[in-house]
Amino acid sequence: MKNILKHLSAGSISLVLLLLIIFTSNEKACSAQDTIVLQVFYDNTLYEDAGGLISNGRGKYLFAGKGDNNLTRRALIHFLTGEFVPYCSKVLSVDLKVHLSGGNPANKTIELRKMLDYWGQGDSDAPGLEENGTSADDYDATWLDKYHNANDFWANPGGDYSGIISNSITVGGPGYYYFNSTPQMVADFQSWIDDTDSEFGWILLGDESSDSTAKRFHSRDADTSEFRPEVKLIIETPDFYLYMESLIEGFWDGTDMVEDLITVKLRNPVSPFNVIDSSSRVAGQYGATYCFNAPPGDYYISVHHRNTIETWSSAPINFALNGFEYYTFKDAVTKAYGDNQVFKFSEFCFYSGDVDQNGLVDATDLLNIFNDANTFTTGYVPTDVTGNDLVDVTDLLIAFNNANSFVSVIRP
Ligand SMILES: [Ca+2]
Ligand SMILES: [Ca+2]
Ligand SMILES: [Ca+2]
Ligand SMILES: [Ca+2]
Repeated sequence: MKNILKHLSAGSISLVLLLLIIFTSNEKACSAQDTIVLQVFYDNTLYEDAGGLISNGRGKYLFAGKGDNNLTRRALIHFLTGEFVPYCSKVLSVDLKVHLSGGNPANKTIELRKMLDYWGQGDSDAPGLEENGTSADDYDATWLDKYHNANDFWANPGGDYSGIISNSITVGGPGYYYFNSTPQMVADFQSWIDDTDSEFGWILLGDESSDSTAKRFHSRDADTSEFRPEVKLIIETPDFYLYMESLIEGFWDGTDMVEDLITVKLRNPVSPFNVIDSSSRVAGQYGATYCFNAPPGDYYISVHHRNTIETWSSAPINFALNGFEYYTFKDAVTKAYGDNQVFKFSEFCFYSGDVDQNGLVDATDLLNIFNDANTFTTGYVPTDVTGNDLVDVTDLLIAFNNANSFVSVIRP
């Protein structure tokens, strides 16, 4: 968020207040379905221009197609999804509404595609109907710049966007037009929720095959609020969240922990401790947020990783509906069931070395590591106990020590 706001003009920040967010929740025992309406957060038009000097950051309009001068215009829109949609949400559908102000009234196809890189909106504001833009301001996107005056250029003049068409519609005369949900539009939005750093919005491409085809849409600076581009999202939100911190012995060097995929399983608090749900995230030493769909209540958690001993919470954790629980294994050996952790560099860590994930560190694990070390195996493999993408004697030594101590899973 900070990174994005840094590149917006000061006036844009107040736009947060203009955001229309409708949030309705159905009370259901399991995951809730919500509808969220988001107005465009920022937008701009790329005007074809060999110098990359033209933009229209704060204009009322966006253009897609070719102008009277036979030069192309492309519209960019961005919704800042990560800031306004709950983490871990699953997108079920997304509809985009735009309002056509004018341009050539002939039917033209407008394509929607996902942007592959960031871009900006400065304070430039073209006069009149804005069809030719104006001088770009700092941080404006132009035909050449992602950020104008920042020495930050597109790889491809005219913007870097996906080769996949997320949707395409036919646009004629003035009025509202709808890009109704497609699997690709859902995938685009899901990718923005899952990784907010990758949210660069969409581009609208018009008919670029001949002169005077451009369509003029209203932008977020339209005088009439309802005319601004808007998405309606239907999402499923998790029932509750867990922020968990844990360390992996072999991956922890006292300063950093190599990031890796960690899976947390939610378990019934009574025997046979069935798995009710699970959530996987890439986590380093500061942990990660895991999301679950299950009735609120008490659950043990068991934590799983490609070569550590499965480790359980010392007691069931209470989860409330829509609640956000915090649990750290790092600060006390007793946080793990059966005190099943090892002390390393001032913190408690999960035991490493169970490369075949059978619940104990023994000769079989050692043999697997030994064989991979012997053949100089590299890459993302379970026998890499230190997470440096290389199997060698260091990995073997960690597992050897734990095998020597008969390290194994301890469950309730
Ligand atoms: Ca704009
Ligand atoms: Ca204007
Ligand atoms: Ca094992
Ligand atoms: Ca290694």
